[in-house]
Amino acid sequence: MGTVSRGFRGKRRRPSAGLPPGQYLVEDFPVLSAGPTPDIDLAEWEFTISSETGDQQRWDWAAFRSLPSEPITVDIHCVTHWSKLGTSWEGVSLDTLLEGVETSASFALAKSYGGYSSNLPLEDLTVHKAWIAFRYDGEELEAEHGGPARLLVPHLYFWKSAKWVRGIQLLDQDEPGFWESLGYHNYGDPWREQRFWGD
Ligand SMILES: Nc1nc2c(c(=O)[nH]1)N[C@H]1C(S)=C(S)[C@@H](COP(=O)(O)O)O[C@H]1N2
Ligand SMILES: [Mo]
Repeated sequence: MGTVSRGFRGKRRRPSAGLPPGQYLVEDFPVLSAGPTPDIDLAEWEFTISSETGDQQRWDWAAFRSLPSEPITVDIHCVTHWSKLGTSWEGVSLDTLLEGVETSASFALAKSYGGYSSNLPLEDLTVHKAWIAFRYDGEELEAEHGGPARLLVPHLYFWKSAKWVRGIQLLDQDEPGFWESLGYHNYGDPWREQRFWGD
């Protein structure tokens, strides 16, 4: 299944478009975490979208899981040069989560349990480009890969896909996330090899 609106953007690539420059293929699924895996109790889990005016939408696990979800098959590309093609996930589209959100913000900051964050333009979260994923390869998403739920934004380097995501803050002004403030590229397009600041 394509995750791309047909004909919507000529430049967007279909799953398994091949390897971006400087990447090599892996068959396993490496774990990359800047800190310990947080222990998250589903009874306390929540996901919040806050707008630039302070309005909040909030879902507990039951409310989140009752939203329509979809299968997603995408290639993922880590800035440390590994890529994995045709990974399969299930998640709730950010389009669904943003439906009831009134905003004129241009930027988004994803925040995770444990303190990690990543920033991206809001338009990179919309129109079938981003999901909150809770299943991987037919199984519940493992904690080390971001379970119970993680952001999945496969068209950008995988550091943007915040594991253990707990919310998205919509902002008028861009705000660097964890790796972005440590010298990684602010946008992170793997096809343009935007690995580090200045690339
Ligand atoms: N919360 C959190 N999310 C994170 C990270 C992290 O350290 N903490 N690492 C990022 C990086 S650099 C990559 S490549 C992917 C790795 O995801 P994986 O461990 O499932 O392969 O998660 C991203 N999301
Ligand atoms: Mo990464």
